[in-house]
Amino acid sequence: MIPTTIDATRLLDGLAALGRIGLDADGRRTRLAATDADREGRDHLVARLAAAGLEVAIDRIGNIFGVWASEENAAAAPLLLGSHIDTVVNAGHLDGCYGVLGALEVIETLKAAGTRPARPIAVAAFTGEEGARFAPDMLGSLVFAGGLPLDEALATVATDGARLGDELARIGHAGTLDPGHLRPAAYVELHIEQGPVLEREGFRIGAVETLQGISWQKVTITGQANHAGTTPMSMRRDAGLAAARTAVFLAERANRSNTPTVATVGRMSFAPDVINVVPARATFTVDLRDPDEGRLREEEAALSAHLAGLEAEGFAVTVERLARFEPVVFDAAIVAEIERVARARGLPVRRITSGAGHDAQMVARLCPAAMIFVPSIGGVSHNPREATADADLVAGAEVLLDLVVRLTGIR
Ligand code: HGY
Ligand code: MN
Ligand code: MN
Repeated sequence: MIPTTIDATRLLDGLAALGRIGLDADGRRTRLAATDADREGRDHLVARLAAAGLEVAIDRIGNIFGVWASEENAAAAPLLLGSHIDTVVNAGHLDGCYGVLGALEVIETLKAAGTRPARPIAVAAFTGEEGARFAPDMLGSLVFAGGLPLDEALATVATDGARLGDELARIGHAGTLDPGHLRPAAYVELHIEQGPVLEREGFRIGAVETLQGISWQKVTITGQANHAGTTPMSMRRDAGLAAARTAVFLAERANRSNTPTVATVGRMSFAPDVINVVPARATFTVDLRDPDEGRLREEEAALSAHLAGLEAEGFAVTVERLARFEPVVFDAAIVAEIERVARARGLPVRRITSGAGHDAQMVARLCPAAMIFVPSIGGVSHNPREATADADLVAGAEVLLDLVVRLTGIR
């Protein structure tokens, strides 16, 4: 018998249990990649995968895989599901985790129903999707997809100075499998939208057809330390002010453009960082995104021109590229199947572009890939207030269930 419902309690309780991992004394949830909190989440997931009877494997960049294969289907390329379980700082409990545990729920449901998929079904939890500690984001899936050499990835230095390879070894998640050991037939990722569109327009499912381009840069502006009281404004080379001007420049450009362009300065620090010293140096990050590659390049060029203007004023400017991913178009056939399945369940569905980066954009380099979104309440994410109605979490997982049945020839 082909199941049409998942075990909602098992999914929701599983999300709550994983969500309790990485809470600090103030109840803030942070599981940055390859930290002790991430290890706790990883060990918790490995135990769940093993308890579900899956074959658990970890590759050398720390990507975790749980595979359900049978003798009759083992030779076929697997259908890969998954997402990530690392978080940003003070995160919600659904970003990434919903895709991993939703995939596990589908596998457990299909196993329990005695179904016989024509191909193995695997669930992955990719390393360091957030990029919050080790840039670029989607690092583990990028290595898995062959977009970043393993040794270069292992040598990545964190925002706190640690080396990724050392950290994976320290937390016991430096696996032995070479990345790319598993060649998926297709990849589907279930994820919260993390934006306002589905809720605002009254849709319950998003069939993600494209994902916007991402440009991450770290900028260092050097001016001149000076006395905050004695130095006339005309004599200053205030690196902190130059950095603030840059943030305003980018935001005003994005606000003025009638395009979906977004610009974020998420990190900024000054040196010597003293109340009565004109900042000698400012270091900050720039996150630019746009669904259109040409516009994204225009934004990058405008930033470069602005920084050249600061150099003409006498500042020294250096820029470090942290990540650069072009927009991605997902597999049209799977996207159409997601729409069909959602409609068959009577769930209002619309095609949508992902504003956030996801592992699916990397795995799409290997095989047909697509994503299923469910609404985010208030469009809030990367924030402990991140939330999705239980009924929507269950509905999204059941759309994934139906899609997996179709993609693995279950009859
Ligand atoms: O940056 C992103 O969009 C994702 O959360 N890593
Ligand atoms: Mn995510
Ligand atoms: Mn995220």
